[in-house]
Amino acid sequence: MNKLVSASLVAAATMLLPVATSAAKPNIVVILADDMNRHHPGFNGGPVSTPNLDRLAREGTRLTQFYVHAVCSPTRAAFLTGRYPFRNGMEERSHGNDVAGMLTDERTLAEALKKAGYSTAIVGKWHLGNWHKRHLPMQRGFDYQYGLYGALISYYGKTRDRYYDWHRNEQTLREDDYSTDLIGRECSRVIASREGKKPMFLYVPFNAVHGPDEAPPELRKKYQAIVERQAGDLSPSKQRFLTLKYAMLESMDLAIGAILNSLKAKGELDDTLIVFFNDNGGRQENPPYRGGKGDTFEGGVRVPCIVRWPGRVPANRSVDGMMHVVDLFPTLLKQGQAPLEQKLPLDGMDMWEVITGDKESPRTEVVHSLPGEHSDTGVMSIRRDRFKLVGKALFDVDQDPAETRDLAAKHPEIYQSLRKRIQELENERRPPEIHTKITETITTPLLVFGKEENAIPPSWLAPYLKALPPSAKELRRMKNKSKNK
Ligand SMILES: [Ca+2]
Repeated sequence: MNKLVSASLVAAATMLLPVATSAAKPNIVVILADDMNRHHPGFNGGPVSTPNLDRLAREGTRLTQFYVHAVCSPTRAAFLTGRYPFRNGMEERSHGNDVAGMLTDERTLAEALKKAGYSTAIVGKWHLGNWHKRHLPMQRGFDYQYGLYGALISYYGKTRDRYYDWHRNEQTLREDDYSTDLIGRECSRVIASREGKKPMFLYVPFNAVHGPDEAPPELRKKYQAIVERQAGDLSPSKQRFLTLKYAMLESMDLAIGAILNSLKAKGELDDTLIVFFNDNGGRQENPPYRGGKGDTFEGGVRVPCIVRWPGRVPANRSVDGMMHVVDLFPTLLKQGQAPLEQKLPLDGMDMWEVITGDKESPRTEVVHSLPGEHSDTGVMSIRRDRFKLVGKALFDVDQDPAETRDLAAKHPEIYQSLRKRIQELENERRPPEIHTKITETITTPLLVFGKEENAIPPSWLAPYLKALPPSAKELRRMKNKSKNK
């Protein structure tokens, strides 16, 4: 090859390379709902107006046998590491007043995508450690952080038990609007302000519809009227619960609409791989399944999941292959052209051809929960093929997805082999961090989560917390106290 040709080839290759790379690597936006009841959104036949989620479902592929864990932190840790919570230290939730977090030798999805050239941002709820700097998102692979560190906040006040929890890039942030609206707006800002050719990983874990049940007044009014019309013999407390959950869900859908519009305005909507799922079953009921949040019955762990990427992921289709949230880790890394090799072995499997093609799911086992005194993942449970052990009961989930017929006596050999498998897995458990109360480790008052932020709190914070009206929980506590006097 002569010099001229080879030089021009090199020049052409260098010119093409950045374009080819950015075209091949999609933006990845993962939207997570918190405690959503399976049958509430419109795309699942529910009464809540969710046009944006319905659109994702219509334009994407729905995964109808997608499993998570029974509560928040274990699911989030499994998603971000591709490993079960009994390995990554997150079987027990990180509580509010708690120093423990996800084990720090875990490699996160954000770290891996960042290494592969992505900009990385979390806008929303973290819940994998809310005190030590080493646990916070910016030390776990995120370039940008916005939202809450812990499990929950009051939607307007941004507090849990009078501890403040709202931050941008690890700085305490005062904002008084409804948190779901704020999360939508912040995502729009992050998307609109993007510069250059870097693909983006945007993780949007909403705190909606987790308690405390608070909704914007106009949506509350709308659903109050709807629930009253359909009330039948519902108790007043159930009516209130539904009114608020419905209103909170529509609010989340509006925020998702803002995200989609911002991507469209940027001309990037169809170059973005969007995944939506729910972190655990909703409280109370999730028909047609049994149980809800905290349970290892299907209602607690089988949740809606939607994947949208026009031209790559078929529209208006559903896939029933068995998948677990750990599978998103290798599946998304592969699409982001990030290496899968790592020190700690993955539980997740690449599901791309299952989601986009006709390949059968390679997954034959899902570990829902191992027994443990401090585990929050629910009653011991494991599934292999059609059979699922839940405590001392055995169900055939294919034939009986509502888990009404205990087959333990009928299939003692299957029952025993699943029990044995649980024992084997218990030997693979890694010890978690110790859950000590933050307030037992400091001499100054706890005002805000984040040890550094609490050491130098902003001057408005203490008066702000002092002036907060009592929460519903505090009012109940005060009422009980005066009753007992
Ligand atoms: Ca949750």
